[in-house]
Amino acid sequence: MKMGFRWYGEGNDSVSLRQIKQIPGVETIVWALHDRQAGEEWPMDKILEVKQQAEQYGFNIDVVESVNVHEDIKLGLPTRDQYIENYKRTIEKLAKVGVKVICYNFMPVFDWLRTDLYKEHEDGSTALFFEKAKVDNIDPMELVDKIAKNPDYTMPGWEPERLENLSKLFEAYKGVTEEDLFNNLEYFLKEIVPVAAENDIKMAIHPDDPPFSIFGLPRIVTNQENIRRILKLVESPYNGVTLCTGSLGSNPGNNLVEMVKEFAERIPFAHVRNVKVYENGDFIETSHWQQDGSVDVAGVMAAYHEAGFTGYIRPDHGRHIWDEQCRPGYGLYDRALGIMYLLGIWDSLELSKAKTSSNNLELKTF
Ligand code: DNO
Repeated sequence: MKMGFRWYGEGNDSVSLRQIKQIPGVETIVWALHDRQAGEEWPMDKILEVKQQAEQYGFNIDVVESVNVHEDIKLGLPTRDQYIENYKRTIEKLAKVGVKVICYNFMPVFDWLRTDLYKEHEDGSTALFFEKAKVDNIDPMELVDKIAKNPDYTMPGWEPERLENLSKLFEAYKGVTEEDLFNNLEYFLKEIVPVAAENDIKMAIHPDDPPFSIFGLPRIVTNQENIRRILKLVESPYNGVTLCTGSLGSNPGNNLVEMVKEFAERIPFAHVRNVKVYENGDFIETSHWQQDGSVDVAGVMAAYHEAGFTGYIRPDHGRHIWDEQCRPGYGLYDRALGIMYLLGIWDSLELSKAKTSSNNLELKTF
């Protein structure tokens, strides 16, 4: 496996490349041009700038997270074709600088969604939290109204400056079903995957976070069956999945070890993190350590190891610890601890493999 670390770019991240360099094992900077709007073609000079910055520290920029998909593509509007063309041009440019994987998502309106970005754990650290009843009880249009009248009611993702756009999007998604979303994804993949293949870039769809419908919006990258269906929409190694244990793990019905086993060859990029899920459906992000949450992190790593995984991997959201001020979920310290944990598991798996094969050797010799 090849270890990566997500970085939001110069001036846009509290963590520096110099600091990342001091975390053992990191080879790849997982990056994006975060100031580009979904649907825009990325400019080559900006791409090259990131490449140069990363290379100064000996990192490669093999993984992009994300080239975002324009809502018109998810909605299947006639205007989608121009955005798909832009996407193709971006793929071609990224190939020129050596990118190997593009992570993207197909979530309507919202990317990941939480109700609290700084929920306190017992030890005083804070982390991203999702309160299910709060989200279930929201009528999105009412919330738009409420925030417009009093910005104090805002939630992450519902910032007052997004409100106008949000109400338009909710309107546009009225009547859009999961089947429509599958069809629109199929259309997108049939256009994009051949271009990705020609350019030797693996497309890797990110699961929906949380992996169930919110605010009545359809969501499809939610479970093993749906991921199987998505991988079949275009049967190609260039149509893959970013298997994110944290996103999928917040539905306890998802068996992550089984998913790694089934999809291993179609996972060019793995996100490994832990999340603690409560009986009422709430969940909070925890340290990466198995015992702190509900995800079988060690089992997942063992499944990757067993499958001979050679793809990219990164720790994912961390808690905010040691008084760090950072982007929610994207501090230095807890993600660095996460990396050491993942590397530790991997080394011990390697060790047992080496022992088993040398035992076998001895058995053969005698
Ligand atoms: C959150 C991330 C997601 C992810 C996108 C991929 O921290 O896991 O925002 O990058 O969904 O397109």
